[in-house]
Amino acid sequence: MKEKVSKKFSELYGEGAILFASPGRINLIGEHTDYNGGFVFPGAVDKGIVAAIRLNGTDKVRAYALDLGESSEFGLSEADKPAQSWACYIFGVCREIQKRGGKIGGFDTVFAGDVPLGAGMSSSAALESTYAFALNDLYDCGIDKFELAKIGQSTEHNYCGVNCGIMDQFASVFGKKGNLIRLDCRSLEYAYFPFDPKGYKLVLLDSRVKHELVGSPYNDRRASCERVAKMLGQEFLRGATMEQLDAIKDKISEEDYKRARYVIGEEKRVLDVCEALEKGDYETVGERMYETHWGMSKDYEVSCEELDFLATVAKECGVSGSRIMGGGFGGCTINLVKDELYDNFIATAKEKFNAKYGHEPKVYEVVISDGSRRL
Ligand code: GAF
Repeated sequence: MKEKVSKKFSELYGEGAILFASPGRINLIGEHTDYNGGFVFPGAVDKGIVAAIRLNGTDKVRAYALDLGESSEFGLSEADKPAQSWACYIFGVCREIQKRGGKIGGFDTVFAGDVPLGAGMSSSAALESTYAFALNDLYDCGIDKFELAKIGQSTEHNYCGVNCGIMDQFASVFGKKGNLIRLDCRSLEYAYFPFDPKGYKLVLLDSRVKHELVGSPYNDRRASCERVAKMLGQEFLRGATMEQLDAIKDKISEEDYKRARYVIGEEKRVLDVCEALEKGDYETVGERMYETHWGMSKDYEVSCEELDFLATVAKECGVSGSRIMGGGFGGCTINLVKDELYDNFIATAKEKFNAKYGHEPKVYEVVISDGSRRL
């Protein structure tokens, strides 16, 4: 990818570009907990975005999206928001850096990615983190890594219409090879967690149902949680108990009740998984993953038929844990599989899925990798 990005940059803009990269992410458990002030358990992966960038001494950005074969040119003032949605991610990052006092100017850039789009592996966070990291480096803005992650998140909120939490951008910026990150999304305290489950593999099965948060009911889910938290007199749902929720049951809608029930359950599951990982008890980790899946399907209602099918086939094949990963509305399942069951699981899932939906799921083996960097 580095080579093709550099080559295109030379063709379009000449020599002298510097390369930067940021990864997509997986998440072992802790879904829709980030914007509720809870815990998440992500890790960066070996798939991401690579960008070639060279400052151009003007106040204009010239950007080329290699995978789409599209270009965009825009200024750096609020009124200059570009038309293309991919360019809004880069523009948003520039604006958010400026809002934080970063003095940046124009640049030429080409980028490409190998994070599967719409698979729920955070291609948009990888894009934001790449430019936040690169511009901070090239313009010597002195912004710390926490703020770089927040720049990506604010870009989603203010320029892309998704009121996301901090998980994806944090994982992309802070990723560390071989480690998951246990992140407290309220305080942003975090710990690296070496993840090497001997005897197991982590694998993603991509349903190829396109996951797209822009325009999805993602923001509605967040709004439900905020309504319930407010009713409980809390800033976040984190820390709420089922007893508290049941006490206000007749004051909230049935839908909001179900959303909050999922989040309260998920918070407990993340903590269980931390404890189980410390003991090397991967079977408990797997059980919680299934519970998350069905919670996201029945209570949070962000799954789809294809993902439910994949989780069901996983169970039938004796897979230890399987669940929808990321925001939902399509994308991948993440599966924790014993080595000896792996081949049969993959073959069975492909065959059964193909028989029902007319195409095979794509298979991505997970390699946990480093976060944003200059190449
Ligand atoms: C998406 C969001 F961007 C994250 O912030 C998080 O809420 C996730 O969905 C669900 O856990 O990836």
